[in-house]
Amino acid sequence: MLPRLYAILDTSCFQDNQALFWTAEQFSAAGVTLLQCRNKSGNAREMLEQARELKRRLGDSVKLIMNDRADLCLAAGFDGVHVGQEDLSPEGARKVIGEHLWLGVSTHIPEQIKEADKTSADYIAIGPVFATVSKANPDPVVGLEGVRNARTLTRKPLVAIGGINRANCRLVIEAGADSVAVISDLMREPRKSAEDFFRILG
Ligand code: TZP
Ligand code: MG
Repeated sequence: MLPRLYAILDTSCFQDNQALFWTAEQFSAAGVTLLQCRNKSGNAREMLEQARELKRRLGDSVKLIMNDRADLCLAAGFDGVHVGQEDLSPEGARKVIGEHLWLGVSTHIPEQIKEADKTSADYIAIGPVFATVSKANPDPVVGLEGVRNARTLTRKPLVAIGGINRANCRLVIEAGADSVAVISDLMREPRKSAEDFFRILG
């Protein structure tokens, strides 16, 4: 089962790796157990070094998911990979990571949800639910209605993403998401804000 909060560490939010590692440790202290590493700007070698250090610091207490890159997921000893519509296909990624690691798939429209539902994905992400500043060229917002509709299209665990914060997260769970994936609203005071999410989402 997915935890209610799926924290995403986006490299572009940090001055340097030290700030990123500190934030990851604050999340862990708050009880975060599912964390995605999202690095859209580093080269592969930098991404791997960063990922390995994250793994070294967090150990096995946090499930670590690599964004986009199945190869780096394996090389860093992560627990899974998350692919979007322009990354390796779910089955391609599955071939790389094997049977046991986690595979997440991003979707934006009903057709993609139905497709992802037929794959070996362990969870499906739907979004952006609300407007977001954390993604370049985001797809159109799907709203709470998009989450409700996604819930009818798959029985896989459903992660909602995009513009989710402490003020709106309950509505997102009530619309049928199992978990909320969050970047911005965890950044200012990572430990406190993650604890707030857990308190709000019970
Ligand atoms: N995919 C859809 S929206 C988004 C991603 C990666 C960004 C989510 O970030 P935030 O700051 O929680 O809106
Ligand atoms: Mg991607």
